[in-house]
Amino acid sequence: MNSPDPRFLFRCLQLAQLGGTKVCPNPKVGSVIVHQGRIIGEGFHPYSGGPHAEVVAVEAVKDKSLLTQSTIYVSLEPCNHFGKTPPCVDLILKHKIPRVVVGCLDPNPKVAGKGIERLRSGGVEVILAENPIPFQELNEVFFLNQQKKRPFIVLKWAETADRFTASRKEEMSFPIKITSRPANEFVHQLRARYQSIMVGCNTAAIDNPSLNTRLFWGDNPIRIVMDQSGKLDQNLNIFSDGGKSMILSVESVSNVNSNVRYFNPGEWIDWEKILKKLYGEYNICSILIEGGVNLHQQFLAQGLFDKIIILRSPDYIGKGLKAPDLPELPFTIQSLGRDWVLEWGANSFS
Ligand code: AOF
Ligand code: ZN
Repeated sequence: MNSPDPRFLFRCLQLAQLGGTKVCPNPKVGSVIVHQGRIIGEGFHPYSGGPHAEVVAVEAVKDKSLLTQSTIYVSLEPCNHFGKTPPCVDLILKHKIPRVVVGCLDPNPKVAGKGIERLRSGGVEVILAENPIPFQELNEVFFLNQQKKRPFIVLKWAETADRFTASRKEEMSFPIKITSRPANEFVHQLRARYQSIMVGCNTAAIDNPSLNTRLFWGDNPIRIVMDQSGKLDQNLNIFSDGGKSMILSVESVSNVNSNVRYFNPGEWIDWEKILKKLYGEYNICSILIEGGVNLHQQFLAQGLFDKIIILRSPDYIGKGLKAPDLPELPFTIQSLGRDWVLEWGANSFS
């Protein structure tokens, strides 16, 4: 066959994104079926337990007889195992689709190369995208989950030009605004990208944050809040606004409401163990850690992070709480309105 058409591979990436965080603990996957240069069906994996992208794309094709002369593009290697749904490889073989273009291999050991192997031994031509990196980056969370069996961790904070991150309690009784509107919208975009968001007890009590995505399109993350002794005021937004919250506490406060769940992490506070438990028992696949400084320092000290994102304003305030010490790592920097975005770990697959 001619080499794969990059436009269809790109379309798979676009479609896959539509699954958002609903797919967790699964990967985001998009698929396009092409007949004589035209898309005749497309789809994406909509949520965990739902149909795989290939199934949705095949179902979308009106005239199934065209499948025997078509190419199916998929952002991730088609699965070859029975999970919550049957193998996509069987579907491709059943419909006699002669060619498959794959964005990247599936890191799930149950699949990992076996999907492609089975398609090839069934007589299907399988072509791998020349550059798998965009497809791996699309699923940075899923790849990390498979490899480390813990959630993907993003440390995020805002700081001033002189590296202060918040006011001290004794100096001001309300949180200072550091960055401006475009950066704030970017933060809400980040909140939609990750499945959960974590803050410490003081941040929850002092800022009374909602930690939702009101400035951007996308699902609200699950709030994970530290409250060792179960003392947080139940009128705070995290308890009362109808969104989902998970409270890490040694105390179990009963029946706040059905959206709030208490989780006793056992040892206070062994992050490696807690993260494994959050992933293994509660399917928490990614956590955006928004602070405060103390929580960030704990994760930095233990090297438990996969990405660091800093929103830096051009203003000097000269006092307040110092931002966490930065590890000596290469950061990328981009402007956003009048602020800057510093990011470490953006290109972990290259
Ligand atoms: C695909 N297409 O759209 C997705 C795939 O429990 P299940 O049946 O949903 O299977 C989940 C596993 O299947 C997941 O861990 C990953 O290896 C693969 N996901 N594969 O061919 C898809 N979402
Ligand atoms: Zn599948």
